[in-house]
Amino acid sequence: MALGGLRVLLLLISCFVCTLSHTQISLNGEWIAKSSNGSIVVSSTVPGSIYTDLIKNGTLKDPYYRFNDEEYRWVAKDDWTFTRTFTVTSPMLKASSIKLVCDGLDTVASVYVNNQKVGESINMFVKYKFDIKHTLKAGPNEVKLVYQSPVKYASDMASKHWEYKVPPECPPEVQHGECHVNFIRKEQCSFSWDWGPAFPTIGIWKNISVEISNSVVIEAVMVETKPVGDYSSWMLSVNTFFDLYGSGKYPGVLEIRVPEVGLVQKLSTTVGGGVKNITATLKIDKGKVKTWWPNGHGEQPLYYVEVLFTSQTTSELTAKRVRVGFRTVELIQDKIPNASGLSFYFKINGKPIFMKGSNWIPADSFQERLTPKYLRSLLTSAQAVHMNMLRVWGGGIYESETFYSLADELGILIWQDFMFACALYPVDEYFLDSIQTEVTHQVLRLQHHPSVALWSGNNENEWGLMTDWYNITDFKRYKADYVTLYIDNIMNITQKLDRTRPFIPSSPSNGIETQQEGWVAKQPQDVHFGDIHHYDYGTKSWEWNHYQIPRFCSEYGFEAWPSFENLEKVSVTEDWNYNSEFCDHRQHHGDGNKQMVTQLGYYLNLPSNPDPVQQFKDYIYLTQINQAMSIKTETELFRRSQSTVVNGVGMTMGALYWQLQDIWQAPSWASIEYGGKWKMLHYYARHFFSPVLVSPYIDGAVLKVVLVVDTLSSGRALQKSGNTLYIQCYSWDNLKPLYTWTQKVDAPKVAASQIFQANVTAMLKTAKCSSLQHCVFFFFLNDVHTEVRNWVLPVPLKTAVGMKKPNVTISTVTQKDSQTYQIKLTTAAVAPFVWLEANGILGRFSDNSFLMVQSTTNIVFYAWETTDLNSLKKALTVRSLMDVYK
Ligand SMILES: *[C@@H]1O[C@H](CO)[C@@H](O)[C@H](O)[C@H]1NC(C)=O
Ligand SMILES: *[C@@H]1O[C@H](CO)[C@@H](O)[C@H](O)[C@H]1NC(C)=O
Ligand SMILES: *[C@@H]1O[C@H](CO)[C@@H](O)[C@H](O)[C@H]1NC(C)=O
Ligand SMILES: *[C@@H]1O[C@H](CO)[C@@H](O)[C@H](O)[C@H]1NC(C)=O
Ligand SMILES: *[C@@H]1O[C@H](CO)[C@@H](O)[C@H](O)[C@H]1NC(C)=O
Ligand SMILES: *[C@@H]1O[C@H](CO)[C@@H](O)[C@H](O)[C@H]1NC(C)=O
Ligand SMILES: *[C@@H]1O[C@H](CO)[C@@H](O)[C@H](O)[C@H]1NC(C)=O
Ligand SMILES: *[C@@H]1O[C@H](CO)[C@@H](O)[C@H](O)[C@H]1NC(C)=O
Ligand SMILES: CC(=O)N[C@H]1CO[C@H](CO)[C@@H](O)[C@@H]1O
Repeated sequence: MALGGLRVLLLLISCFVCTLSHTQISLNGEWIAKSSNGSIVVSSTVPGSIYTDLIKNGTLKDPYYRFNDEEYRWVAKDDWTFTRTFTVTSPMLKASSIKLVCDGLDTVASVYVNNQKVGESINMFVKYKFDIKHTLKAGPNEVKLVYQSPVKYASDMASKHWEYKVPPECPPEVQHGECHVNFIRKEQCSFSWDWGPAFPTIGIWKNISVEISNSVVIEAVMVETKPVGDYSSWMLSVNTFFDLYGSGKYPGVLEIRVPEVGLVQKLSTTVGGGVKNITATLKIDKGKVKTWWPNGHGEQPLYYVEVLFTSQTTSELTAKRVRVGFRTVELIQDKIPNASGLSFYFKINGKPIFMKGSNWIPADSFQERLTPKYLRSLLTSAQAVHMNMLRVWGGGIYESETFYSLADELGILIWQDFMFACALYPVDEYFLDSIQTEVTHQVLRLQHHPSVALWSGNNENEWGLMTDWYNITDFKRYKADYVTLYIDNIMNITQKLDRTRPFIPSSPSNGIETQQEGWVAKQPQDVHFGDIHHYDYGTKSWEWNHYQIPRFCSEYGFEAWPSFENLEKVSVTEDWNYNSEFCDHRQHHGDGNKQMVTQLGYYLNLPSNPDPVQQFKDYIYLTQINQAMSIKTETELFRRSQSTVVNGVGMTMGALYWQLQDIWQAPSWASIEYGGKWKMLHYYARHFFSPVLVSPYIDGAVLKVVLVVDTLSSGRALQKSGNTLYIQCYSWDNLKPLYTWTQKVDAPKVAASQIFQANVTAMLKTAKCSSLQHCVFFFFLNDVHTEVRNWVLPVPLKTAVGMKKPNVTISTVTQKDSQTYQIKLTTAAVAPFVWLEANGILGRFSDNSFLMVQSTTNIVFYAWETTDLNSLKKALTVRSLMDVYK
């Protein structure tokens, strides 16, 4: 949301005011960047980073190509200077104060104006404002930022911290990363992660401007929405934070407007003289606003709140506009009848809601390459598969305005970590001071967004400390540091500023129980409390009973390779082999490539095509099947477990798999590839997160079916009564079901309820299927054409009998409108994992990697870019499992 937009608005209302409003000179745009010895001088674009400047100049090629992440590391090891000039007029110099406003400097820089040092930056998450009036002259002025190599700085800081070590020192070798990232307040994964490259960026990564004022400037607007009675009327409390430009007191008029509601409130007040924030409370009458709901539970109405302050002394106007939603968030941690531990679930507007979603990492190593269009496509993809929550993970960045605004619009709640991950952190004054500023700034910046639902202190640092990831010898000291950082500082500051949402010190944690245990619990991964992160690459991951049942799972995942199309852009022929140096280099998780093969090998025969490129493509396809099936199995278990407690576990109320999207083209846990293409897992999410889920599973000798319902207003997928569950048994070699069972489902409830159970052996007998090896069970509710479909593979497919090459064929493709195409598929036999791709054309299919049990099926392709029928026809491919084998 732009202040500029509001100025235009004010211009229309009362133009005499706007001529007096404080002045802002944007310094975005063209700068000059120079390497330390002056051998490289290039034009630089702000906001941005030195990498993209060097790419634009042709000094660097695609940084994601093959081994360039390592080839280009010299960039981050050099120091860089950025300069530009700007013009100041004599009248401007009369202002009481002039500041250089840096929304984000990445990271360690000394800042000069006309060669006089005005300040320093050591934290990319802080907004710096430097007084520069004394350095300025009428006419052109030069601003210069001298950056230190972040890699050298981190290492220097670590060596200066001589009293004791703060591990980990370096990332595992397999990550090809840089060391001591915990000693620099910078995107932690920019030094490498187990899914991402090291590109320790340097530059001015957010807006930069000069701000001129004689009185005060509004810095931030925080809002609190409190329902009165039954959520039909609300109290709106608006807390406006000011930056003082003069030293005096500024009496004036504070005006708050909610235009959509026709609400205007004016109050006479004084800013300055110790007062830096002013709270006003407004009553929103019954029925004037609609409640904001997460995706799948209602609409996302948003309202602008405009705040204007006119100083009586200087007649200066300062204004800011934020967009809010009316909703409440509670995190419930109560005793559970007959079970030890506590519940852990979110209530939105008083309604318990199962959180379905994933984890968000930075969507590119270079933030400046992220267009609003790309962010929208990623978040719309999350919304399209029924997600209602994303966790902004603590190893990345506090995301952009665009990101949170989109989340507000799409109904995606944000679990917001503070940016600390998988490490211990130094807590000397130098860092603490900066972290206090960081936390204050970020809470003030993000607080008004209705999407933001929870603050969390860090990623996995309680768990790592307690279970000794770092071989520390003095637990007491590190625990004291932990409490200092996350409790005494981050929690205290956050809770003082924002009383409207819950805070947890870490993810995973035991919630309230963690506090009981002195902030570092004995078992932060306890399934009876709080959230857990679950990974186990040794497990037979398609088997539901190999998983734990927590109250809330905020991370769980399995890796898969992205599509060939995706990898082809950054590799050459010799790389297209599962055991190539390239495949090794891209795999940043120790033994990751082996683990994928071991796991899929439990269920599927391995590829053996003599053509190495085809074999590589087959591996990609099978790893995606393994990832999709594993996460499907685990997620359905979590959703089935929401309404019951068995042996103390259950009442699971959240499933956020790791991870939504990729930062580059590489094997990872992501369900969306770099560039936006859906992996198989993302198509599966559309089913396993569906508001109505039919979830079948085999429990010993019994086939059980659970109906999971999030909301009863689910359209044609579920009726208020008279629903029918269909269960069909197919043999692999026959497109006619051997037998169909039907089960009436009356009065479905918002819950997970078992709706069917039967002895599997008896079912096979009824169906005249000769053995479990020969058959597959297919399920749907009411209508086979809704997305409420599912299937159960009774045995690992590599042991199935009677599977044929089904010859799945694209028979026709027709255009419906400019971006919608219908594809008709035929098959000669039951076909598992029917997988369509539109190579080179971005978009998605209405369904993909499905079990095809009918001789023809219609699938819709939604193109996200302009294309035409002929191009699409050429781009389309289809395959199914048996195509992998001779
Ligand atoms: C950054 O500056 C541009 C141009 O002045 C403006 O359109 C944009 O809204 C600003 N972004 C933020 C987050 O302030
Ligand atoms: C300048 O620094 C670059 C590394 O950034 C180095 O490759 C080059 O040799 C240096 N040139 C001189 C003249 O020192
Ligand atoms: C790269 O920068 C150099 C030095 O400023 C300049 O001469 C050259 O034209 C630039 N190349 C491109 C492609 O912009
Ligand atoms: C708890 O256990 C008692 C005794 O076994 C039983 O009577 C009661 O129904 C149980 N409550 C719930 C909610 O399961
Ligand atoms: C901790 O010690 C173990 C056993 O000596 C070793 O295998 C491991 O690499 C060490 N970990 C770290 C982070 O130093
Ligand atoms: C944090 O808050 C607690 C409780 O309000 C208080 O005891 C403690 O002194 C605070 N710590 C800091 C560093 O302000
Ligand atoms: C399941 O059905 C088969 C065949 O009718 C029967 O032999 C078996 O005992 C049944 N098993 C159970 C657990 O009821
Ligand atoms: C596969 O199906 C297509 C379309 O139905 C048909 O033309 C073709 O002959 C079939 N191929 C095989 C090998 O059965
Ligand atoms: C969050 C915050 O800083 N609130 C302050 C707003 O101003 C009042 C009155 O000056 C203070 O008491 C609050 O602490």
